[in-house]
Amino acid sequence: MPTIRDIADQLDLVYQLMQLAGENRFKAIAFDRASQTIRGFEKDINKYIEEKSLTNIKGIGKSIANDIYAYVETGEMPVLEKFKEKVPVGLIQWLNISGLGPKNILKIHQQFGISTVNELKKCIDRGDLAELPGLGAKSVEKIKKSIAWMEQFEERCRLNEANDIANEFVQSLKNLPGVESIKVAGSLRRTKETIGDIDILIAAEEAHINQIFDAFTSHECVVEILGRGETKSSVRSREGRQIDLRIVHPESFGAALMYFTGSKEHNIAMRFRARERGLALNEYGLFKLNSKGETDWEAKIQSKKESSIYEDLGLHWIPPELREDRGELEWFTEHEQMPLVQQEQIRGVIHTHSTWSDGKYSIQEMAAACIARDYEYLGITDHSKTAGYAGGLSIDRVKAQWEEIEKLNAQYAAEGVNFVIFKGIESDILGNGDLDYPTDILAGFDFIVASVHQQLDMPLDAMMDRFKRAIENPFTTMIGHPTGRLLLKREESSLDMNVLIEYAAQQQTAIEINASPWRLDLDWIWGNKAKQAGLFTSINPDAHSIEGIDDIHYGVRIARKAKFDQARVLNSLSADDFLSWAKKSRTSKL
Ligand code: DGT
Ligand code: CA
Ligand code: CA
Ligand code: ZN
Repeated sequence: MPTIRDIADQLDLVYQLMQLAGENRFKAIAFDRASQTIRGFEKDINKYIEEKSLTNIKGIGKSIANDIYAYVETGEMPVLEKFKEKVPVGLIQWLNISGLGPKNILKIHQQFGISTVNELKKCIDRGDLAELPGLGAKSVEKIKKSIAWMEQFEERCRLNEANDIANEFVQSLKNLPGVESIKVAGSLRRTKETIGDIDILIAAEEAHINQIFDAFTSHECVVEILGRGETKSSVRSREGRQIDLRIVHPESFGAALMYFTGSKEHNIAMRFRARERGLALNEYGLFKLNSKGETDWEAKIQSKKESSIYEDLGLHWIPPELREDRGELEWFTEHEQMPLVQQEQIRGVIHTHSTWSDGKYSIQEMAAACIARDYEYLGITDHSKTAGYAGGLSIDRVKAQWEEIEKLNAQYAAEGVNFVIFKGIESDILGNGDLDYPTDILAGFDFIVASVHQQLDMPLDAMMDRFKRAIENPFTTMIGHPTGRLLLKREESSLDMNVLIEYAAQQQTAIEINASPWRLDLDWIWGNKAKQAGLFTSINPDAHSIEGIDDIHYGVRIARKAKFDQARVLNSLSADDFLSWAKKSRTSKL
């Protein structure tokens, strides 16, 4: 019996192959929608399959339901087999190469009969690719760089991917006999934006270790056992990720958890602090030193509870996301807590796309999804007119969209629904730093997210001038995804973030934390600077679908890592206060 994940993966494959095959966009999107729906489905999907009632689930139509039934019965999905004949599966990896879209991928495949990245590299080196009409030397250079970039980072994955894999393992291990505690450690516990290997830690008595490792290495997601020892085993998952599982004695769980959470820099600072107090800190606990200045293994002070180790070193417990040796030891020496924004404090969903531009759902559908999630407002920000490739809105379309939003708002008011949609736009920041509409149109929006989407590789000085001009524009409420990076896929633009943060704070322009796991931009590393400058942010999902809305959770985690408290997060305000802030930001610059 295939798992939910298997089914979702198959549908996803269809979506990707359809893109490559140039299949009708809406047909392809239907598969993407179905895949995401199934992946996030909260009830028992098998029941729907047995009863052949999948079509009762919103987002799954009749033909996709039949594809799924066929897959469950035969192990093959007919539509997938059909598309596999049209386009080789190997080409899917090419979709990760920035500068290479589905159309060109297919063209290259047909022209040269190649379907692997290696063959593509050879094709570039031979100079053949540059000969292809419509490509040319400059874009080939970009593709080449992008491949190198992709290969360099194959060893890491994005936060959401690691998160899903770790959860799956934790779920299946936590109820095994003898498991007293289980925790994810390492960079994932610290909420780094990309993850190398996934570290899991279990507290168990020795007698249970073998059985736990047996279950771990034979987990259905494991494709390769990389090593198995007395206290640590490593496996590779089918996604290609390495997972390290360590089992320690319950007595030293706290010390081990601290050690394997890291960061290395935080650990070093903590060990130094222990030394200063005549103590030794290691993965087994906090110990006294003997007369020779060595660890006295007989004189253990603490090892069981992580928080107690911090306390025994004159600190309050430090949340894992702050453990990067960026001032956290100093802070938690003096303070019991650092106020950090929480998911429950987020009241509105800002920066979202609808079918008016490149989103997959209508404004009404997006709003319904926000209401279902207890949010109080939705800021629709479709693309602006220059972004023709993403269905950017002409002035007439903007006006028509405003009408639709007003109608929906009137409807909510009439029905007594406490919800409001804001008229926003994700305005392109043009090459010279201008926004994308004349003033009278800009003035008609409730708020504006200003983002760079083209000419991302301008030299530093020109890029800084461009951003500064956008920041000081009265109509810019906030800057979107400042560096333009796509994690593990596309580099950041050259920017001096320290200067930009300072300037934005001074101009009362916010900088978003784009919560998409592909971006997580503003980067948390600028947290200290942002706090010192008093920068405001908004934790924005940049959602192109209903499922995308939930990326806000990743954004909140990054915002915490970046030391934002509720007071500096705009979408933790009420709807009225959010609007007032936007207005105030505007009038202060006019
Ligand atoms: P990753 O896997 O590259 O995303 O990053 P981490 O932080 O998960 O690193 P990893 O998996 O190599 O090690 C997990 C933790 O173990 C790390 O955060 C801190 C600790 N650790 C590893 N090696 C050392 C070391 O040489 N010294 C110290 N003090 N701690 C270490
Ligand atoms: Ca790790
Ligand atoms: Ca590791
Ligand atoms: Zn954007």
